[in-house]
Amino acid sequence: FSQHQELRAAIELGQLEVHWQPKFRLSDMAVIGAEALLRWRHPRLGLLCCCDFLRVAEQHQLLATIDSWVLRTTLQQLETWAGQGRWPADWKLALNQSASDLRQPHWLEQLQQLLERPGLNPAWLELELPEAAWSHPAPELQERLRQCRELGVSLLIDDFGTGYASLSCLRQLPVSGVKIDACFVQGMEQYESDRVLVEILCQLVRRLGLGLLAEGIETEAQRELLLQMGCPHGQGYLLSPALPAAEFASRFLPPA
Ligand code: G
Ligand code: G
Ligand code: MN
Ligand code: NA
Repeated sequence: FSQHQELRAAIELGQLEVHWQPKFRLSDMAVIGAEALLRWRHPRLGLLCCCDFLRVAEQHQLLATIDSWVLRTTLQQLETWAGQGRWPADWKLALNQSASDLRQPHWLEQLQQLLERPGLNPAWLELELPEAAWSHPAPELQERLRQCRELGVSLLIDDFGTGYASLSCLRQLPVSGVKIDACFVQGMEQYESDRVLVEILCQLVRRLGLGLLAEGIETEAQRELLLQMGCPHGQGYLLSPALPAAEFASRFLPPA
């Protein structure tokens, strides 16, 4: 049984799960939302994070199917929590989508249909797109990004600073905010160069009026440096790992 056949079966056997990692405001550690992260509860190997199987999904054209499942599942969960009065109106739910997802013919239609449900507010949703989606996007992809924004959905550049997105995409494309890649955050304590990069990036993004979140915060020293540099939002193991829905709800959502 090959890995991609196993993965195909996993979708149908209900072995995929969405875990939730909260995002925080660094000044007072209030929760501002969460990122949905895909996991595979593998019968033999245990809980797998997507770095272990996303490449296989991509190579075998399973990514669109999986990401469409993630989209439906997370929005359903959001609708449930909102219906119980447990989703604060100013929180955002972030989903990872790849550039190839956005090129699927019915991708926007599906998103639009899901967001039309009365229990869901499009302003609750933000999409995290890898830098590859932002570097020299074809006119059709640019149009898609614009249509998303028109629906009221926010768009974030994920892992900023590691890929090929140029600074020009910050002014030419409909970006709502930027996620500073964990590698810069984790290098800050040791390397002056990473501190300078993060500091300048914070100034740049703020002056452009965009949102900003630092990923991969693992130490109190990193959190303090980011605060001093004026980075408003953060995410990382210091604050909380990604948690199964029930655990995320009991730890972070207001009671019903
Ligand atoms: O949490 P984890 O280590 O598994 O995440 C690894 C990478 O997988 C991250 O870059 C993240 O953006 C990506 N990722 C997580 N969940 C999803 C998903 O549902 N769809 C896609 N396309 N990527 C995801
Ligand atoms: O690329 P993206 O930001 O979507 O991926 C987030 C990935 O980083 C996920 O795999 C998530 O589980 C992981 N992650 C979240 N917080 C931390 C952290 O503090 N340190 C490290 N090393 N990884 C983290
Ligand atoms: Mn992400
Ligand atoms: Na990221």
